[in-house]
Amino acid sequence: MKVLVTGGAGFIGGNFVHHMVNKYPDYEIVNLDLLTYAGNLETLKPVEDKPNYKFVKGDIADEPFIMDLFEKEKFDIVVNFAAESHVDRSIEDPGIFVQTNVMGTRVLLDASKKYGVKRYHQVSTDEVYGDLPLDRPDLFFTEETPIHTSSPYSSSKASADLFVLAYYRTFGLPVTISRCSNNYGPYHFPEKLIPLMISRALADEELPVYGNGENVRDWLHVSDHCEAIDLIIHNGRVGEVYNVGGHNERTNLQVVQTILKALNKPESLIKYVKDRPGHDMRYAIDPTKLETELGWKPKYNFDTGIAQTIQWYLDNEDWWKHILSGEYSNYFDKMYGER
Ligand code: NAD
Ligand code: TDX
Repeated sequence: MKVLVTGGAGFIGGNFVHHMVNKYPDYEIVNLDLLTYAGNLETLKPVEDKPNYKFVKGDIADEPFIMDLFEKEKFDIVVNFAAESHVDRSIEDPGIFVQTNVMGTRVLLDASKKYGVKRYHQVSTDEVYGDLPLDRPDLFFTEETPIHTSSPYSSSKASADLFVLAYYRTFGLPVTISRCSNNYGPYHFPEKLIPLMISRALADEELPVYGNGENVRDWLHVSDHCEAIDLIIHNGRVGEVYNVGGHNERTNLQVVQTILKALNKPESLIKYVKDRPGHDMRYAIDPTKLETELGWKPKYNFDTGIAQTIQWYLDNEDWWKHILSGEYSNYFDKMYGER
């Protein structure tokens, strides 16, 4: 089996490459990544010398390049993680989200169709369903929940999903889609809530909590997400969407307080800042389909997973300090200077 993983130098794609390279020594894993600000080859150090792993630098939206690559490599499976992934950046600059997330997906679909890929898997998000009200804890996103996006990011991801499903219906391309809740774990880029708060708390810097901190996210350890995608690409039914989530809802404030407690830092570091425009209130996934059809079960609950993640950031300061010393620190100053 030859598997193309796009976006494998990012957070979840990088963890997925580790998972696949180690679990399937007989597979060839090709990691295609443009190495944008979010792509970091240091994440691949543990696997870079393995014989079943190869890295290729390139843009999923570059059609001639992608067509050449598919002709040469004859992939069996494509797993598309490559995306612009940060909601706040999509509010600042929506254009690149359409370019990468929509146009890039379309190019990968056409290449998969032309070169007879046996499975195209799209890594999507629960954000395509919009949000749920805080006063209805009985409500969850199912695969039947209507698409109802809030941000340019989620709109671009939803558009991509619709193209994927159209290529199944119109052209018979064997596709699957996973829609996962918020991930956390090793190699998470420190612009996102959890790694941002860990790295800033360690430096005794203010922790910017948007609005009143009551927004709820449903956290899943990245290795449980990787396991779900592994199951779906091997055993999932084509043309189907699978929700992925582990029933670990927390308010943002609870998450930040947990991090502060674990690091023995004071709550006075918390600074309430201007809310994110269009800020989704609550995400909550119903993963029943994945559990009953494919036997998926998450291994981590949030308390053990977050403790392990905090320890990983303590043990791997070099990894995130390299990032913070670069382009990201300018971006942070621009975002929070204004709030
Ligand atoms: P990330 O930003 O950490 O990584 C994205 C990767 O894609 C980077 O390595 C980047 O260099 C690469 N990339 C960007 N544009 C590219 C292009 N044009 N061509 C090739 N590579 C390109 O993102 P992540 O958090 O790992 O998310 C991965 C995927 O999972 C995304 O599709 C995202 O929408 C989805 N997702 C993320 C979460 C989450 O909590 N992080 C939850 C559900 C779904
Ligand atoms: O500094 C911050 N302060 C803050 O209060 C940041 C960066 C975030 N937040 C809040 C906003 C959200 O309610 O924390 C919550 C989580 O924010 P993000 O880490 O930006 O994640 P979110 O917007 O929920 O989106 C994530 O989950 C779904 C990923 O970034 C997406 O790629 C994925 O699809």
